[in-house]
Amino acid sequence: MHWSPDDQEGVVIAINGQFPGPTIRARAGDTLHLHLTNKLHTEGVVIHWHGIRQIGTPWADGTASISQCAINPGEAFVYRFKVDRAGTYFYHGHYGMQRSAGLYGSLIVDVGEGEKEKFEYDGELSILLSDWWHKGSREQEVDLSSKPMRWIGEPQTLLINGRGQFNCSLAAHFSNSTVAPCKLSGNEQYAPYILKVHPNKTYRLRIASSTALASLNLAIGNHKMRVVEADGNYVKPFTADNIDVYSGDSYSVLFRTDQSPSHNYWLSATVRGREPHTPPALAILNYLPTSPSHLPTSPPPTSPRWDDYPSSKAFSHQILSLPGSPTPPKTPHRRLILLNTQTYINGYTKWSINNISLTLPTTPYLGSIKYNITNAFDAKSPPDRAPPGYNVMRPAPNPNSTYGSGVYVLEFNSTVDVVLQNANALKDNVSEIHPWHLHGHDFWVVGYGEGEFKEGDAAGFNLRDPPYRNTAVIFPYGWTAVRFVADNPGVWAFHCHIEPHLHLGMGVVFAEGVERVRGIPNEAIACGLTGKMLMRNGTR
Ligand SMILES: [Cu+2]
Repeated sequence: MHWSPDDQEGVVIAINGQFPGPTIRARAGDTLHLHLTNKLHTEGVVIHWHGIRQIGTPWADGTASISQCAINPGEAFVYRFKVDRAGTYFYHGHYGMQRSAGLYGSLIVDVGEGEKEKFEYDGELSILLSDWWHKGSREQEVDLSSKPMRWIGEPQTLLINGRGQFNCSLAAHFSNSTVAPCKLSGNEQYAPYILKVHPNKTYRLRIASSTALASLNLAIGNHKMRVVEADGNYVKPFTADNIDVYSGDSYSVLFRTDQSPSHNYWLSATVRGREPHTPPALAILNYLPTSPSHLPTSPPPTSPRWDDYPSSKAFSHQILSLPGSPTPPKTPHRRLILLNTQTYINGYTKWSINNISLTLPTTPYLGSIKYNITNAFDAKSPPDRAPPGYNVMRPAPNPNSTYGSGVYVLEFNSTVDVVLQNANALKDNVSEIHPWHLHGHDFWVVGYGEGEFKEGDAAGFNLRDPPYRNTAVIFPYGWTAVRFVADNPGVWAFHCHIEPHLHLGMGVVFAEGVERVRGIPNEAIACGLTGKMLMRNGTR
């Protein structure tokens, strides 16, 4: 659809005429039936339900080439799965660059009938953060796949619930910049999102980030936040003036509307970890009965500098699980050390894990593994670790890598550690943030460290109260260790949630207990070699 996420009209992938897509709301224990019809005329589509573990329904995970075939133009697919746990989730495209094209929406799961949350609040608000480029996702894809690569650059606009401003600023009168003040009626598609609150109440603000690139820092002017949920799990509550939100993260925070009710306040999101060329996103916290058109009288809240990594690390380290939460098994059966590097393949820029850049096969792994179809993907598994002696602090002496589609086969019910090792990118003195997201499971974030991970570092892992999450960030030149139990039969992506990084190969594939998977719908695997198998069997 034509849409104006900011003050320039562009094209978005919409759902049922809406951008962002409709908010899906359910109760824990519900089974959702989501009928998706692909009305894009020239491309396939899938939707991933981010944070939902898909226990027993791995074909509903919505990952093209992994859990299912992309749904062809004109065709339909039914996602049917149980939302087993209350929490703040979202959904988004997981094919090509469709997330950057705007294919996303919120998915909120309330506690089951008769159950209570472990914190109290009077009202609820919800925001989905995203980033927006004026160049279309198709052209972005061609740019990334060119030799030399043309990087997509920083987004033009940050969006809060699909709304942002590019050529004008709501807070122009507070800055020295030449950007014009916005003249808005409030009915524009790009008018700021208004969060309506009553004075002297406690609100739960649900926050999720579906950005294609940007790491964000979020603050509410004059209000402190109390973090209570991360990725659908309770955390030990702590108070913060601002919080970091990486792509793939979700949080709930509580705040008290204890400020003067005759004013409105800003909610702002600013870029973290990359030198920002994008102005902050602004939404309005509107104290009723004040008119929402009264702009806040104070400047937008200040955020830490984009490169203030100590404050980002301090925030991440503060996130611990609420007492009584699941704790990790004491020892892993296997430890993978995944070296994240930016590399070249025949002059094309790629991202690689243990020197392999992930290329997805035409036949979804779930079908080819379940039905023992050979030649659907690389038979050889990728290495459990990179060769020793790699200097993570310097550009690689030989930056070339290779393509690969092999999978890590995890023993069913085994405990797996994954150490995500960051490194210097191709350029001198560059190492970036990467938020890694695991499908089909939550993991415990058991440790963070600087420089190269050493086996001895495992002795310092936090096994007492590590946060249980589905997304964990690696900081520049550092490592992050996660632990999970491979107890969900299926084939699962584990990847950097920065969309262009994933597109350039920054991910791996885990398979576990696939022989136990029952009931894969034919429509999920009616392509590639499994499509041929179905035709031979006469089931189509
Ligand atoms: Cu990345």
